[in-house]
Amino acid sequence: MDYGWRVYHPNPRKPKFRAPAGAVDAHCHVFGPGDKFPYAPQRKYTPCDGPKEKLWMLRDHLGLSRNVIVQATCHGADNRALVDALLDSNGMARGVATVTRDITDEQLQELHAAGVRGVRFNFVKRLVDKLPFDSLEEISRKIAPLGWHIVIYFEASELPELYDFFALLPTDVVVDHMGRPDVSKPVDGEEFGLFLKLLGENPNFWCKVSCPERLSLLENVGYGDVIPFARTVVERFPDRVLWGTDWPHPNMTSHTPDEGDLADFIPHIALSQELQQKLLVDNPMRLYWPEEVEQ
Ligand code: 0GY
Repeated sequence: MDYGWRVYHPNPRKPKFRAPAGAVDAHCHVFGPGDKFPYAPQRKYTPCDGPKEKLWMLRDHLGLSRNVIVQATCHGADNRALVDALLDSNGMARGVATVTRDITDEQLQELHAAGVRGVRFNFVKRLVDKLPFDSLEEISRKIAPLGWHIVIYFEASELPELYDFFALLPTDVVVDHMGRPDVSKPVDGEEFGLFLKLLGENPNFWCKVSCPERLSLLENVGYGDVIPFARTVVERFPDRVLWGTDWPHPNMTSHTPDEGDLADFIPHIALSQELQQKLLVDNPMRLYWPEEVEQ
């Protein structure tokens, strides 16, 4: 079947980088399988199936221990595939759901019991129809008492318009993929500067230094043009950064990422063992498994 994008790598190589014990893949997805968990009628793309068993195999292959599974738009606000994976994970996966404003406290409690710890607001125009701010505000108010956070996904060009809305969000906020910078622009330029300002002015903001494979404009692997952006964020905000594979990489048309390459990107952006420990273990544990962390 032609999905309009590439299916995930069938045989990723073993990375040279050895992740510290207990490392977390803090951004990945499960898709379907579609015959059991149908894709949303309003989806903008149809993914290949990315079942939980494959995700667990990838986790083990990369030497990682845990996953944070993020609800993707192709499943809309139907979180059944996500919940199914969380319940299968023996507590080694936590989740970020998509919910609508009419969600009840009881439904939120059920998601919490399954391991959900956040909701995602997606502002990427090719992925979703625009949601009114008052609906997102209502969801924010409902999830805040649970101690959940909000994951936001947007393009850098949209940040000026969204900045004030983001800054008023009442919970911790996690930004996907560094706010999708245009890496042809300077790292110390105006566009990325605004993103760094968002992180700098708001201590409740966290950042995923993920998706070099989406952001890079280079033909060859290594994603060298993304390194200065990710390294800057890791070094300025070492206690508020997360990393993830983004498996199974929906909507990738340029190339099929090898997750071995993605893991080997880590020592280029987190240079010391201390930074790697924070990025891969201490930070995601504090956000997603706080009950296992001495505060
Ligand atoms: C990602 C990126 C993408 C897709 C989604 O929810 C989604 O469908 O997030 C994208 O196409 O850039 O993080 O998976």
